[in-house]
This record gives sequence, structure tokens and C-alpha cells, in this order.
Amino acid sequence: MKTLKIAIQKSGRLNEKSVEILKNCGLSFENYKSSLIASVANFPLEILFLRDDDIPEYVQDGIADLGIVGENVIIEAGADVSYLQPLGFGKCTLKIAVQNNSNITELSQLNGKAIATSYPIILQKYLSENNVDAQIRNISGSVEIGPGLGLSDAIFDIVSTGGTLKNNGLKPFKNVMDSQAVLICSKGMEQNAEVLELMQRIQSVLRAKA
Ligand code: PRT
Ligand code: ZN
Repeated sequence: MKTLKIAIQKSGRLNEKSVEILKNCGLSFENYKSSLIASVANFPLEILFLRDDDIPEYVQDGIADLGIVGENVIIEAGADVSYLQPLGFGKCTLKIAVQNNSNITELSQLNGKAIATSYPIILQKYLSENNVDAQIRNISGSVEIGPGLGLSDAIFDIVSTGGTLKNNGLKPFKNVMDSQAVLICSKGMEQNAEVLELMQRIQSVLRAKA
């Protein structure tokens, strides 16, 4: 029997819940903090601990058979993978936000404006669909400070509580995409017996929680 690999976030917002859901499936593994790979004692599975940005590609290329990652990261990566199950954590919304005193009320007012983001692909698709021609400034983090520094007229970022926007004098303008953590697998692995077994266990953990 082939040992499957599942890729989960090494550290960050999705790590704890990803580990928890696998443990709740009855999988026995340990020492994941000090090692980048952990063997499951009671299931033919290895767990790879990665940066979340790398997970879609690992699964697309079949280096990992399964993965747990935010939908936003999968779409931004343009990865060709199969969605098995939304997991109900890591929920957030990707929003365009503007300064509190901004007079922007219509999408068309973003024409010719600069928008700072770490999600240029998702943003470009949304702007194109809405016939908006704006300049996208690709920044790897802390995009919320862009408007205050005069770097951009708007930002496009992940929002959960809205506290970060507020603290930086910004207000939500348009909701572009809702996201949550999802279980994915490589194309062609959907009917694999162990993939199905693991998916069923995850689904019963989720049902027990509901
Ligand atoms: O190190 P690695 O690359 O693995 O992690 P990372 O730093 O890239 O990602 P991480 O751990 O911050 O987030 C992982 C995933 O969690 C994201 O891809 C989303 O799918 C999901 N998620 C859910 C969030 C948030 N909520 C969230 N609030 N990701 C980021 N944020 C940030 C956001 O960027 C903004 O700066 O939190 C801030 C806003 O939060 P609020 O509550 O103030 O609105
Ligand atoms: Zn990341």
C-alpha cells in the first residue's frame, strides 16, 4: 500500500486547526514542531509541514497527494487540484478597502488608481471582470499602510475581524471573495481508497462538531 502525503501549514493561522482535525480523525503522529515531516503510526500517511504558499503546487505536482490550505492561496497560485471538502476554519473575506475619508463610492472610480495587494492574480481577475483599469502594486505584506504612505489609493487584502483596516484608517469598499481552509488532493487521486477513507473521517469529525 502506498504511503500518502498530506501537506499542511508549518506555522501560522491554519497550523493548529489543521493538526487538530487530523488528530480528531484518530491519526497518531508526534514531534511535528521539530521536524518538517511526520509519520502517522496508524495510517499509511506522512505529514509535510510547509509554507502555505507552497502547498497548492506540491499537491498539483503530486509531491503531496493531499493538502489543507486557504482557498485564496489555491486560486492565487492558479493550481490545478481537486477540492474535496471545505473545513470550516480559516474563514475570511478578500476585500478592496479605501481610506476613511476617500470619496470613492463606485468601482469605476478605481480607474487609473493604484491598489496595493499580496493577491495580484485574484485582484486582476476581479478588476478585468468589472472593466476597471487600475494599477496593481504587488506587496508581500503590511499592505494596509499603503494608502497612509501615499503608495496606493486603495488596498486589496484579507479581512477577518476588520480590526486591521480600522487601525489603519481604512474602510471596506468591495467584497471580492470569501475563503476558508479546504482539503484538496492531486488530480486523479479522488477515488484512491486511503484518500476516501481520510475524507470520510474528516467529514464525520466536521459532522460531530456541527
Ligand atoms: O508562513 P506562511 O506563508 O505559511 O503563512 P502566511 O503568513 O502567508 O499566512 P497566515 O498564517 O497569516 O494565513 C494563512 C491563511 O489564513 C490565509 O491564506 C487565509 O486563508 C487565512 N486567514 C484567515 C487569514 C486571516 N483570516 C487574516 N485575518 N490570513 C491573514 N489574515 C491577516 C490579513 O492579511 C490582515 O493583515 O490578518 C489581517 C486582518 O485581520 P483582521 O482580523 O484585523 O481583519
Ligand atoms: Zn504564506
